[in-house]
Amino acid sequence: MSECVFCKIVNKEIPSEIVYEDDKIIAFKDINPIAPVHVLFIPKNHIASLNDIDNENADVISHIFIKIREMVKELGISDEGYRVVSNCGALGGQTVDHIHFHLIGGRQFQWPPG
Ligand code: D5M
Repeated sequence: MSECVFCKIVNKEIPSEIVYEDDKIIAFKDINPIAPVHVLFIPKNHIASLNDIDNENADVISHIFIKIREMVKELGISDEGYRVVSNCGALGGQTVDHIHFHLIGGRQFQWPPG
C-alpha cells in the first residue's frame, strides 16, 4: 500500500472532495484553499514531480491541461482569468511528492509569488 497521500486519494483510502475523475486523472478540492477556486489535478499513476515527466508519461499531463480548460469553462472563470501552478522540489515549495497542478481562481493574484 502506497504511503503517498495523493495515491491514497486515488485509491479512495482517504476522503477527498472529488470534482472530476476518469481512468487517467483525478481532480479534488485542496484541503487548504488559497482562493475561491482551488482544485488539484493529478495523474492516477504516481509521478513524483515535474522532474519526472518524459515521453512515456507526457500524455497524461496534456490530458490534465485539457480537463483544466474544460473545468474553467464550466466554472465560468475562463474569461476573467485564473492560474495553474505546479510547485517542484524544495525551493519550489512542493510538499506532496506526487505531481499536481493547482488550479486557482476567483480572486486577483499578484506577481511575483512569494
Ligand atoms: O501543494 C500540496 C497541496 O496539497 C497543498 O495545497 C495542500 C494539499 N493537500 C495535502 N493533503 C491533502 C488532502 N488530503 N486533500 C486535499 N488536499 C491536500 P504543494 O504544491 O506540494 O505545496
